[in-house]
Amino acid sequence: MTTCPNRNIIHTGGLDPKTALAGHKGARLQSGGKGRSDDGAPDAGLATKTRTKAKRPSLYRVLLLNDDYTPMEFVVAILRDVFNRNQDDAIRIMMLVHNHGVGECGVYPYEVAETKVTLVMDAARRNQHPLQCVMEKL
Ligand code: TYC
Repeated sequence: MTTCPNRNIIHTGGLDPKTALAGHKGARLQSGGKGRSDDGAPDAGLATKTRTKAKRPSLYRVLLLNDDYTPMEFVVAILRDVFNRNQDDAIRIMMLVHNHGVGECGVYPYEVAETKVTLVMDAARRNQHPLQCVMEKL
């Protein structure tokens, strides 16, 4: 499958998007459904689906959870390194989590949010801290 970056057009079936039929709803055979390619040989019968309507990517909120053992300095470092927060913001968010039990680190598309959660959980585990990081769909 290939995805056009600017129009969210999804091609299925492994066909070259340049040669695929565009501007139609639903699936069609590339050869027009006759089961033959231009050279007259039987084709593979692969379907191509084209979506023309733009779709915004779903966003996810990444949250840090409080615990009694992770050092405050470690959480501040995570907020700076993984979530690109400056020192003041990092301290503010860390204290918010410390006082309220949970706090938002940022909002990202799915893959970015997932990567950040993994980075936090891996760093916490490597340093033997119980820090937890989760994501939720907006
Ligand atoms: N409560 C921790 C402490 O007193 C600090 C802490 C803040 C831990 C935020 C986790 O997500 C967290 N050392």
